[in-house]
Amino acid sequence: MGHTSLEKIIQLQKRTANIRNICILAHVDHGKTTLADCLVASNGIISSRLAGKLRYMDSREDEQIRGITMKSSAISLHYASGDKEYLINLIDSPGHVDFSSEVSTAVRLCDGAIVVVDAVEGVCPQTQVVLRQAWLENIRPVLVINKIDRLIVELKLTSLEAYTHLKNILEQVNAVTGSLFTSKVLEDRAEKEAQKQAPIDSSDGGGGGGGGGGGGEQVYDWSAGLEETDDSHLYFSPDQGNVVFASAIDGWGFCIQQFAQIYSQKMGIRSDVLLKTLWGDYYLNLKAKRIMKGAQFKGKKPLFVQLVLDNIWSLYDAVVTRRDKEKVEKMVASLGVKVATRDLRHSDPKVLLSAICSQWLPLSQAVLSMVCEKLPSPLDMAAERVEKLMSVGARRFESLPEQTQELKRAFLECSNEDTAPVIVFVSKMFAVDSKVLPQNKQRPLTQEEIAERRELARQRHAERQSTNQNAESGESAHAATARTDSSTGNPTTNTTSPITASSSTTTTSAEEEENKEHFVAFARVYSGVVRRGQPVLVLGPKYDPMQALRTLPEGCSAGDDAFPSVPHLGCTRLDSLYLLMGRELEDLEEVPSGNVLGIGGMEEFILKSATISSTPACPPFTPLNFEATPIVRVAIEPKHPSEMPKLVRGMKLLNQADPCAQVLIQETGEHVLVTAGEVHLQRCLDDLKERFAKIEISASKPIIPFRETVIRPPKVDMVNEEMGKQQKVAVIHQVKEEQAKAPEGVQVDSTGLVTLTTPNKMATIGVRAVPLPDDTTQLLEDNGELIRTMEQFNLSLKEGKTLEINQKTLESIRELREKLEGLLKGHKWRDAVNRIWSFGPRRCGPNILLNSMEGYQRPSVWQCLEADRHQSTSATASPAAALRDYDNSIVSGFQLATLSGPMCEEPLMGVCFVVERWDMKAPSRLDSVDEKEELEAKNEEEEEVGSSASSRQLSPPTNEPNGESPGEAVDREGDPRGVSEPQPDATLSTSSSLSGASHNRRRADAAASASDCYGPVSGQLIAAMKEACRYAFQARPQRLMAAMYTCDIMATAEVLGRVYGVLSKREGRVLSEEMKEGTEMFIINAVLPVAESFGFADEIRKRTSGLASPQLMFSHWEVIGSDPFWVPTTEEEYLHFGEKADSANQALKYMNAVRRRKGLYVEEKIVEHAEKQRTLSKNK
Ligand SMILES: Nc1nc2c(ncn2[C@@H]2O[C@H](COP(=O)(O)OP(=O)(O)OP(=O)(O)O)[C@@H](O)[C@H]2O)c(=O)[nH]1
Ligand SMILES: [Mg+2]
Repeated sequence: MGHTSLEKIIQLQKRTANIRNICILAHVDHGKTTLADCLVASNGIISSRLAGKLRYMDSREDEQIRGITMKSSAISLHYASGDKEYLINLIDSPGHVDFSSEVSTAVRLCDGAIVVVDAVEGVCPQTQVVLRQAWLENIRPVLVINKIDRLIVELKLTSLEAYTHLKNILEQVNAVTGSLFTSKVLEDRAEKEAQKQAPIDSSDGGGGGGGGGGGGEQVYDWSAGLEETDDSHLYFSPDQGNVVFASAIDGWGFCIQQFAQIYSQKMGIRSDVLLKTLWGDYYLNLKAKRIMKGAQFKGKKPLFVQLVLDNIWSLYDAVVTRRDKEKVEKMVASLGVKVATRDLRHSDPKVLLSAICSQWLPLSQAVLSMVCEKLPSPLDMAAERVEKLMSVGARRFESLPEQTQELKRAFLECSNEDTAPVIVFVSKMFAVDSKVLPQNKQRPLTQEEIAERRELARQRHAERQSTNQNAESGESAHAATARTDSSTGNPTTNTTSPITASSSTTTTSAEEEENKEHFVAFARVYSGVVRRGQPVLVLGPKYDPMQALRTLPEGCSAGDDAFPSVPHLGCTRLDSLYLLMGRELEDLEEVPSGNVLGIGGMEEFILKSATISSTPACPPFTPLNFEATPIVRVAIEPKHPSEMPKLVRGMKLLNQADPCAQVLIQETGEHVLVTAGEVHLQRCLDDLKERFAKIEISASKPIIPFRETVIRPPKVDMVNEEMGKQQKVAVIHQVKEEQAKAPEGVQVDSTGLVTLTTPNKMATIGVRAVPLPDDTTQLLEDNGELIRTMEQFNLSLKEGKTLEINQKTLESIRELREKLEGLLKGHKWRDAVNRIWSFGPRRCGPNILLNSMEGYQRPSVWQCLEADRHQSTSATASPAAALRDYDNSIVSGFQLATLSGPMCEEPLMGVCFVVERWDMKAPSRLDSVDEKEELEAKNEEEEEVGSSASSRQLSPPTNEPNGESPGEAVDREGDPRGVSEPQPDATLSTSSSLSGASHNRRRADAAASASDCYGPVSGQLIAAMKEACRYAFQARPQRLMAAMYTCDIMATAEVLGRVYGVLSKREGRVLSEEMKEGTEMFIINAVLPVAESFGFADEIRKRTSGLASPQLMFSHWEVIGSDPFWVPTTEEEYLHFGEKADSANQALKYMNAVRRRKGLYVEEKIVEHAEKQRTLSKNK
């Protein structure tokens, strides 16, 4: 068996050069866990007969039942090659999109990766994602093309066809790597150039983005950049030794080196020649006894087919297809392998097959030797990777404190010396049963312990016998027990009795202890040696070494008793260290640098991830790149309300144990769980029920996120007819009606400009909502992180500090500005990019606040790009200075307005709020009666000078299609002035607006009293701005936006129709359909609203009898075409939808569902007219 002992592993852990930290990455179901089984079996941890069936690394019950991996887990393996011995720390990762955060946590701790690709399915979406993840973390990949048996048994390809097929797959994988590499080279080049010439020409800004075609000059530059860089080691090629062909289920795998060696002996050809020619367009010319090029052209069998594949094909043919005993025996003899007779006679040919193959071409041998040769040891960490790990966010490595920069050397040296600083990164926390902890495990007893127990048992036996004798009264029953007692006195069985005796006396507190969740940190040592009981500093993700070093006394270290308190820094001792062995943990006393390990007892200090170090100079590692966006939310409550505390505790634990799940308490008091997808949700709920809360819970239906937006007025009506004039009038009437509902103090003009005055009449704001072009919204959405950095910079500037932003980020910001300028063209958007006031919500969202006032100057949001230029300080002298003091209130109001819209309090998206007017009065001039008139006079004045002509009341609105005479007529009729006329307060109490009501009340109550009673001015301004934005939003055609999933479905031709059926039922849209090369599979790419996606994967699986299984991934937001506030206005529309028109409005349905969930008022007509209802279907 050769089960590697713990001592051996501890010994190997010290030889850093011989350690390989690797993970297995792939698309779902491509065979990662099966491959891991083979590798685990090579160490005798599981039997090789069970390899592939056991899926040892899937230790959770639900993983076994569902057959997919959900958590990444690690195991340490020993591999000996010649006289060299290696320690391989292997991490198996999940492939399902829902768990891609688990992949991120695995990749961070590794130096290399085995990328597995299914030989039939080829490169799938997740394959691309994991290749990208490996790339982003700078870890080196090797390739395993798995499931080659399927080409033989399922697809029944000939060996030559299989060769072509494999070549294609290799090309596909290399294409993905190639594109990653090119974009990197271009980025680097752009960065270098940016550093060379500080002010950059706008012409080469598009370099890194990979936008469309460039000019001829650019193409020249492009290739020049690539030529300089050696990329040969990046690509996968069998002759480079970084590709293994395998069938994990049958236990075989090879790289061409193995065959090159075999045949060089057999045929007398030099093995290096064979190595170069075994893969590729070469063939064997028997006559000339030479290897020649051009096999394809001459119609010859390539060497790979002739020498490699043909052998495998004939083995499968003999064993599986024809079951030819004689031939099998011959082959077994010629291969020189030994097969047990029971395997030879086994009814399942696969047993025989794997018995032969696992000796002939053992998979573990091929994979592990490739790993040891081709993947780097912890000592070979690239300087680039270190800098990336150390420089958090946009911060420049050079801007880190000197002591911190020095740690780079420690990373690169990866030293085991005692003097080396300790640096450990924890990438996730995972929960384990206390039973699994080594201290609670039943371990085999040592000789002394056995003897001791035997002695104990003997004593007790003697005692019992003596009491028996004392009580001896001739009762037969007693005699019988005595007999049984004496039989248990047998030394062979007595060892168990003390255990049962002691366990029966366990107190409840011990039981509780047993039920307690223990968390183990999944970590790696990057420098130094960690020891049990060692004092360390725990650095949270937001820890700032620069700040800490400034406040901490010189030379203070983790061991100090009174360590001063510093934000995001904890001080503790390492409680216990574990060796991660798949399902088991082994206790360790110390772990040297370069190893993966588990750390117990850190749950108090670490939420999800952290950096542990002995020095406060250590920076926190950059946060993990999570590819999945958590999007599925459910509200959770306990079945029995009294169990709420248990639920809260359970959710806290769940939050800690899952890298991607989020747990929130909403303002409404709901406990919300956010997960990456349906499968992830299910797992989280199961965990909560069975493990963390241990109570019955009920989960709401998934809460579907929406966004609210405005659009340009539509040109066609609901039945797709051009909007007639008559209809426009009707629509405008309707709008007028709505506007008439606006409370006093709010003026809405025909062009959508909303003017609102604060209750103390000190400030008046004029705001208009304009839809942003789609691509602009998309751009903002994609660059949220960048915008956040920019805003952080601006904020810190305001506080008088400067944040150093690295060149690359500055470059990206510049690029973003250029792109925005390119997108926001036309007279409406003139100079818009420079006038951007803020982004929202949360200062980084896809909505814009635009400053459209001539006289108001404020610092630009693009300050970081102009850092060297001096800021305009002249503004202090201008009248704008008064406004500048309140600038922040306007921004806050805008943030609030964009955070929750008026339709159903969901965030806004793609809306630009243009501030066209903002007047502030000095407090002394307040509360005069004629103030209103004065304001209005001013209003008029401004409108004349105002930047946008459309704000003139009677002028034809420029951007509305109803700017013709009827529209104008209506405008005159419904003169907004009329609406704004001061009216008796009493009539206004019916106002329907949400916060408008309180607004009015306050206004009414305190019309003539002093200004103070309205509260601070800034607060009023925030509220006024928020209200103004909401009204401005409502003055436009409003729409809901739905989150969309994208999915790739692989299906055979027979089930294609059913797949389409399910898709269309759920309002999905097929984007493309193509046939996968060399197979009979179709790949369908479709988008599907998240709102319709629940149960989609299951339904597809059921309808196609498991042949197609889609994976859903969040893709984008899409405007829902129908207007939730729509009512029929034309004859056709009445005809089509009926008077109530309550049948087809999907948007209204969604909106009301959200409102109902949030406890908002839902306007629903139950029966409007008590007449006979029409049968709607008749009208369709
Ligand atoms: N025919 C064939 N099937 C295989 C091979 N390797 C794995 N499988 C099967 O493929 C399925 C998925 O295997 P797993 O090892 O669980 O795949 P995985 O990549 O770990 O899947 P996830 O962890 O869920 O992403 C199982 O049914 C395996 O039996 C192979 O070489 N040939
Ligand atoms: Mg798996």
